[in-house]
Amino acid sequence: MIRQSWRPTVALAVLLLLPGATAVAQSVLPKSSELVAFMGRWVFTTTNPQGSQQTVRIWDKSGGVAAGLQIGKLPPNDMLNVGRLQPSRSARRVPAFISPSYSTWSRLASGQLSLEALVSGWYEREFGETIPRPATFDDDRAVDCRGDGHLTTTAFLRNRGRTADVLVLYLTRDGLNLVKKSRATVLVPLGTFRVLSIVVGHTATVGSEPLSKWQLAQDEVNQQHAEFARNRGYVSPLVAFTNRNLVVDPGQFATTDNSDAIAAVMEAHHLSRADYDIVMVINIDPARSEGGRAGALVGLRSVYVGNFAHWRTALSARDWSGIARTAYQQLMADHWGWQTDWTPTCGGTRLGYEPFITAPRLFGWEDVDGDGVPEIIDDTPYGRSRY
Ligand SMILES: [Ca+2]
Repeated sequence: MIRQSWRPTVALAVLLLLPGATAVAQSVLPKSSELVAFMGRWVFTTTNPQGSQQTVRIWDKSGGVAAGLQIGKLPPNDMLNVGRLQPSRSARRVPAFISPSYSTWSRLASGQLSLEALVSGWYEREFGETIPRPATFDDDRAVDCRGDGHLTTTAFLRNRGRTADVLVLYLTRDGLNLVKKSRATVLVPLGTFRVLSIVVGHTATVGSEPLSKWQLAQDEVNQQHAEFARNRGYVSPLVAFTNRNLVVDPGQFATTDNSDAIAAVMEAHHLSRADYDIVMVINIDPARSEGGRAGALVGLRSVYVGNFAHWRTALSARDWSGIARTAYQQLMADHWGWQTDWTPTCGGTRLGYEPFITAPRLFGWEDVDGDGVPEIIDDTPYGRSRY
């Protein structure tokens, strides 16, 4: 009999026990002969809760591996037969070790714990925040080109003004393993954003009157938010953009991300930074292929769109729509805390939330706690108590 504290040795035993972790060691089922060193009865005394005794037993079962867990003096529970588990595509990336509480273990063992309760528990444990009804995205189709995917859950906790703390957790789809976590202060994805949009006048691509088509594409974005709100019965769109558009001479934007050029344009047009939330530069230079990025320019949050599709000739309405989607759905979302792998895809996989860049609930745009109010404007978001 071996007595140890909970970490780190128990982590190995836990890896053997949990379904989401079976593929961590190998993408094949383990044979008992490979795990001889771990066979036997392991007794652990935990430090949290203090002094709780838990027994893990691992044994050979017809050449496979079986495991059981006994909590305190309760009858042992052979709840997982490791030999029958299938490797999980989603768990190929090595997850962090789980450190479940005593109650988690006992409720897991008795089958009482829902996925929602597990996710909620992770928020408590990793961030010290109570999120009783978390917003989760868990779609088996959401995998990257290596076949890796996960459950994503986010919670926007609004601060004063227009920022929010966004808590993000990636979990294995069974909710048992933490893959990644982050917490950041971001622009809250809500309200009207005042955009100063500067279109660089490369006539070969944007033509001599670019604003006629650009404004249609901008309107389309606002219509998408309006339609989303209408479909869910909201009284008004959660997100809208007001745009002040300027066309500038390409000579002023010979280099990209040129703060001086933007400052000069603003001065020439008597524009004040205080009147804008976002400065946007659309620079479809036929001589330069480049992507887009979100950042900061002239003291404002910025969105810069380069010639990401290598256009050489006049843009079509469809091209302008693509530029607007890049600017207002994708790069704006960077300011809202969005990360590409919230909803991983490979190539052109469509998951049903388009034209949005990710599942709307991950921006708080849907009601997940059942009170009819989308979480981003809910004063008791995610089932939290009023505070
Ligand atoms: Ca709600």
